[in-house]
Amino acid sequence: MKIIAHLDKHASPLKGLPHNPSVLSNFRHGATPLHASVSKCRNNMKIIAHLDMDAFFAAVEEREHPRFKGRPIAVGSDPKGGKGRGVVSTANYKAREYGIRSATPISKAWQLSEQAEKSGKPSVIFLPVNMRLYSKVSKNIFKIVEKYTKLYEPASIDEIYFDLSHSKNFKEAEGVVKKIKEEIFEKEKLTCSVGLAKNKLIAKIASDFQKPNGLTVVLPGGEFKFLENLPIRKVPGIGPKSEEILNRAGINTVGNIVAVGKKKMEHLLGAHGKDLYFSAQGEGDDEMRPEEDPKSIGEQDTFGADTLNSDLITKRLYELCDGVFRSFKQSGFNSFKNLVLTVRFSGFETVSHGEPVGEKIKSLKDIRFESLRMLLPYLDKRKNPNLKKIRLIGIRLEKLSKKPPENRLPL
Ligand code: TTP
Ligand code: MG
Repeated sequence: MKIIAHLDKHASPLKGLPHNPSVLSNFRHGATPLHASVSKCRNNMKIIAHLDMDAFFAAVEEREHPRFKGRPIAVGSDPKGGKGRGVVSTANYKAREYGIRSATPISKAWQLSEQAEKSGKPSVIFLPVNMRLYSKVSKNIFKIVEKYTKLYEPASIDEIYFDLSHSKNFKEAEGVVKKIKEEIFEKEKLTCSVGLAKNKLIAKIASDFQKPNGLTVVLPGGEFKFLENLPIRKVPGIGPKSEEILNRAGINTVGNIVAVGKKKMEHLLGAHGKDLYFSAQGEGDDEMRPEEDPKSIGEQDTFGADTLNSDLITKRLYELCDGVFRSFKQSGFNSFKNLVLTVRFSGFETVSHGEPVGEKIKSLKDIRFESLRMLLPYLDKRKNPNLKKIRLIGIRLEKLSKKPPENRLPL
C-alpha cells in the first residue's frame, strides 16, 4: 500500500485543512500504522523541512503576558478606539475566530471585537508590534534548528527551510523534526508547524496544511495526491490576481492546473503560468541558500489623515529611513540589493517601486536621498496624475546579504 502522507497533530485536527473531506480521510488513513514501510531516501532525493511559527507575533506576546492567556489578541497599529488607520500584523487563533487576521484594517478589527463583546464573548487585546523582541526570538529558534543541521535557509522572521537528507529515511527525519519542535516548545514556549517533503515548495505547502502545531509528511511519490485537491491559493506564487484569472478559467484546485495543461497555463499567465504548471505537479527547488537570505527589512506608516503635504510626507519618510537603517545595523546583514518604496493612496490603491540602488548606498543620508528621489514623482503629476492624497508610505531593503563587506553601511 502506498503512503501518501503522514499527519501528526497535537491540536485541533480540522483547522487549516482544505474543505475537501475526501482529502482529509485519505490522509487520516495514511497515518501512523503504515508508517514503518516508508520509502528510504533514494539517491539524489532530498528530505527538506519547512518550519513556520504559529501566529508568531501574537504567540510571543501571549507568552510574555500570561494574564492574556486564552484571550483573543491582535498585534498591530494603535486602534485608537476604532479610529486607528493602520492594520493588524497578526492575530492569534482566538482572534481569527472573530475574522481578524494579518492585514485586517485595525478599525475593522476594533469593530469585530466590539461585536463579539456584545454577544458575550471576550474582547480583543490590542498590542503594539515589538519587533526587537520577535527578532530575538526568531534568532533563538533558528539557532535550535542549526543544532540539528547546518544546511538551512531562513525565509522570513518566522520561517526556515532546512535539509535533513543526512537522515536514513523520512521516518528518521520526522523524528528529528519532532525533537526540534519539542526543543522550541521547551525553550521558547512556542509552537510551530512543519512540513517535510522532497523539496521546498511541497514542504512549505505541507507546513501550512495543519496549523497550528502540525507536522505533515509528504512522502516521495505522494506529492500530486497531496496537492491535487488543494485550492490554488495554497500554492506560493498564486496571489489574489492570479487566483482570479485562474478561477475565471474554471481552475480552482491544483489538480485543475495540471488537467488544463502547460499551454493553457502559459496562455493565461505567461511564463509564470508555465512555472505554476510544474509546481502543481510537485516539482521545485531543493537547495538551501543561507547566504541569499530573502528576508527584507522594512517599515511603513499610515498617516493620521490622507495627505499630499510634501513637508509632512518627507518628514515621515525620513523617520522610516532612520528606523530601517537602525534595524539594518542590528540585523547582522552587511549589504542589500534593492530599495523599495511603497505608496498607498486614498482608497487603498497601492504601488511598490523598487530600484537596485543598494550598491550606491553607504549611509543613512544616502537611503534618505534615494528614497526621496523615488517618492517625489508620487507627490506631483508625474506618477500621481489625479493628485490623489496619500494614505501610507513604506520603505524596504530587499535581497539582504552578509557579503560583500565593501558595501557595508557604516556602523
Ligand atoms: P505568518 O507566518 O504569515 O503568520 P503567523 O505566524 O502570524 O500565523 P500562522 O500561524 O498562520 O503562520 O507571518 C509571520 C509574522 O509576520 C506574523 O506573526 C506577523 C508578521 N506579518 C505581518 O506583519 N504582516 C503580514 O501581512 C503578515 C502575513 C505577517
Ligand atoms: Mg507563521
